[in-house]
Amino acid sequence: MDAVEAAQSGHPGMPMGMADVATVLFDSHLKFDPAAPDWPDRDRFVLSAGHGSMLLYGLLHLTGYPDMTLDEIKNFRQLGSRTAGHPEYGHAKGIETTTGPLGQGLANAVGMAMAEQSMAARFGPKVVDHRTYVIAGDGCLMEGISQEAITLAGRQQLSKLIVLWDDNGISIDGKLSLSDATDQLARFASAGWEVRAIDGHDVAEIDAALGWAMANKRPTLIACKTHIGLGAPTKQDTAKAHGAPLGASDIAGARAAYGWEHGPFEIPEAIRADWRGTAARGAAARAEWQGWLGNLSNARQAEFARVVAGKAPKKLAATIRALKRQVSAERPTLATRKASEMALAVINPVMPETIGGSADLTGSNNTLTPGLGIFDVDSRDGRYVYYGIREHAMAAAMNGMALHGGVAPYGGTFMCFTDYARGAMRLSAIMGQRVVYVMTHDSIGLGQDGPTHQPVEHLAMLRATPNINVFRPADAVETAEAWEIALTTRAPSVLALTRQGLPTVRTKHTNLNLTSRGAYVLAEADHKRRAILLATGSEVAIAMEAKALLEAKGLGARVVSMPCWELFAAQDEAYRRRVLPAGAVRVGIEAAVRQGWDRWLMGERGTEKKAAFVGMDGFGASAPAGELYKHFGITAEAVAEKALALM
Ligand SMILES: Cc1ncc(C[n+]2csc(CCOP(=O)(O)OP(=O)(O)O)c2C)c(N)n1
Ligand SMILES: [Mg+2]
Repeated sequence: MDAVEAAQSGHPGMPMGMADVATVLFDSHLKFDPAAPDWPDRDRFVLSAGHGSMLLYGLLHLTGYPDMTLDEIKNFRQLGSRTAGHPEYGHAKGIETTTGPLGQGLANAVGMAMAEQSMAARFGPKVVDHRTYVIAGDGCLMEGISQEAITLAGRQQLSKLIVLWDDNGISIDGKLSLSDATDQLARFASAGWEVRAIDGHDVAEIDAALGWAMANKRPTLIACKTHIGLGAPTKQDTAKAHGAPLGASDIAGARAAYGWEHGPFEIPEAIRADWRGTAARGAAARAEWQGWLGNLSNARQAEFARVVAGKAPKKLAATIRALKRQVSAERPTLATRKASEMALAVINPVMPETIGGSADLTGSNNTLTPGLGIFDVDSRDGRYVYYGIREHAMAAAMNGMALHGGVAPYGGTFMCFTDYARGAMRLSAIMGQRVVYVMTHDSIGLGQDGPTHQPVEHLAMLRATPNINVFRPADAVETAEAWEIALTTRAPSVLALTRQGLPTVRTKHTNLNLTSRGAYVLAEADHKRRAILLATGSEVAIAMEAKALLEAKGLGARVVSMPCWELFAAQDEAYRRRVLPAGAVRVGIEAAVRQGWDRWLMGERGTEKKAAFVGMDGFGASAPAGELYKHFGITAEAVAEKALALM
């Protein structure tokens, strides 16, 4: 109440309504140690109803997390504080994930619970044995992502996942009945959950329900009937308690209702000491865990530390180099989705922490490699997840896995359905998590499935999103390089991969990872340089053909392959100048919309008069890929003509 009042901004109602539930959870059940907030075997607590951030901040402060000081609480929602409007991962220890977009935390938690099971299968149920608790609101349960997350968790029987639903019957617009009449208990039960309804203000009931949940063999929903804004005389049980300061008189009234005689931000020593006592339970559990860890061989302990730290194995680089050498020698014509499978086939054996999957497009995304095994109820050592047709929950679960640590998730769908995963992908970016999105069927090149399946604007949308590396490799060599970068970078990566076959353009092996520079000169002009042809992915081969056409006329053309704009933009000026010198005409080629290309065509020493683009300016069509490229004028002839016209 007081922090929201001080900020004159925030959500007091949910923290007040769920304080009883959260107190019992933290006081008697949650396994955590503020002195070692990153302890790998801690329970995970996810505040999916992120608007109730002050509840989490309050708990972290009271239980003694060193970086959640009283000053932070007082600085709620101010620039530079750890106490942002919604909990932000990385701001303070104990914030396990960034929440605020409703439903995401719930789906993150599913991934965390899966990661726990995977790690337990790998390192043993003594070294890895923790639960994932979620507080979710009505909004979380209304969001579509929740249906995907709930049914996935139900199918996987994630028994260590416990959701506490703040069943207060209120959302922003008023009573929940204005917009919803779902029987949530029946809904969860039908998805394979254990469910129970309790009075969320009855300490004994809360405690008993948590004890019951911990013994369940299925994921558990506890519907906690609560009063939003508990105790506020005019605002309790109304939407007015949701997202605005209560005001002096309701705050005074609530103090009276609680019998609380202390001023704002004043915590009596006895109460503080009592809260600190909860930490002792965690410290003891951690000491015991340290013993279990110590029972592993030194090598196993080192491996545990490596995967928890998110470090790729030393062998990865040599593995990628060997694959590149082989591809450059054999020069196959290959779809990059297939090239990605080849890369995974050598990566997965040397990187046992990978967990792959697909949203029901395994055979199309080429995400399953031999020997991975299926992650399932009776085979948690399997490393491949059948996510079902649940792109959004897949992405959010992968965030949860990455946040949990110890595993390296990747998952596939058609690139067009990035839209369905977007809410979670944006959070991968905000949180800087190592999540790899295997997005195949990346253009009209997919052919006859037609415009509903042909992305045209998705590259632009992904490139517009800060902190995502968007890779569009041109062949199997670039694909292998992209994988290496994706698995060694603390940021999400999107691999935009073709359905159609592409020739090998990197025919000369080099140990250097050229993709790591974002763009590079693939083929130098033979004659005096008059044109620079810039292309990504499947259009690099077209650029090479166009180059041949121009060179045949005595006009030199350089081909620049640009597999990752973000990495190129991060290179120093001198390198970018070497790749894109002034003078020559420039043609950009990409089977997608132009948005974003002008930086490379007209910026970076280019000029409008000498710039052209060959690509898409609308949606695609249903026809064989080759015909579509001709129909939309994405051909070597068109590129050469545009270059000539500019000269
Ligand atoms: C995806 C998404 N849509 C909309 C919002 C805006 N929003 C924040 S809280 C809220 C109402 C949530 O209701 P409920 O979960 O019942 O929270 P309560 O009011 O009970 O605290 C809405 C619509 C959001 N944060 N995320
Ligand atoms: Mg509500």
